[in-house]
Amino acid sequence: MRTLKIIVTGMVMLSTTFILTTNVFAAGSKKPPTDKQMIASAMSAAPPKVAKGATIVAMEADGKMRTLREGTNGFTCMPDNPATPGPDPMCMDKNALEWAHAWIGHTNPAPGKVGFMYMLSGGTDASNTDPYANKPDAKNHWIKTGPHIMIVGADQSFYDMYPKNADPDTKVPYVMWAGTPYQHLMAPVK
Ligand SMILES: [Cu+2]
Repeated sequence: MRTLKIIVTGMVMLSTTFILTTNVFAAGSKKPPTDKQMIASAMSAAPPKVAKGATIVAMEADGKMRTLREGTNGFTCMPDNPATPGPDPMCMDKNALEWAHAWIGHTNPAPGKVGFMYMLSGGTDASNTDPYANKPDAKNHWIKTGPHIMIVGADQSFYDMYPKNADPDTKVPYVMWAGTPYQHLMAPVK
């Protein structure tokens, strides 16, 4: 009996060690997230009912969008970009999606197409001056913003109502990437 108990205890310990080790490997690896994980990440950006009806797309390595799930409500959600430090999943309407395509593709967004985006997962960090920075450096004004919504593609007169300095107070509305074709309003919601 005693021997059996020792063997059983040993096996339990072994399997516990195995599980812990596998988890450590999973957390430390650069393995790309599964579609299921990407859908969950993308959906975290919007209120549940909006996320439920949204199309979910993921960006492929070549910059092309891959549809993970078709939606019905006109919103499109994208998962966190693992290349950037903080969480940045987003859900956007059609105009904002066109704006995001322009930003990702380094082209000018179409004028007169105001769009709206949710970024409710919080903790988003980014350079406030360089639309293409993906990590902090000495002069790119890396800032952190909690859960927020964004207005993109609006007229200059709209953005002129808000702070446009490089190091803004991110607890109140401010303009990100001011003076670039991709300037947009960041408005905290918490
Ligand atoms: Cu944002």
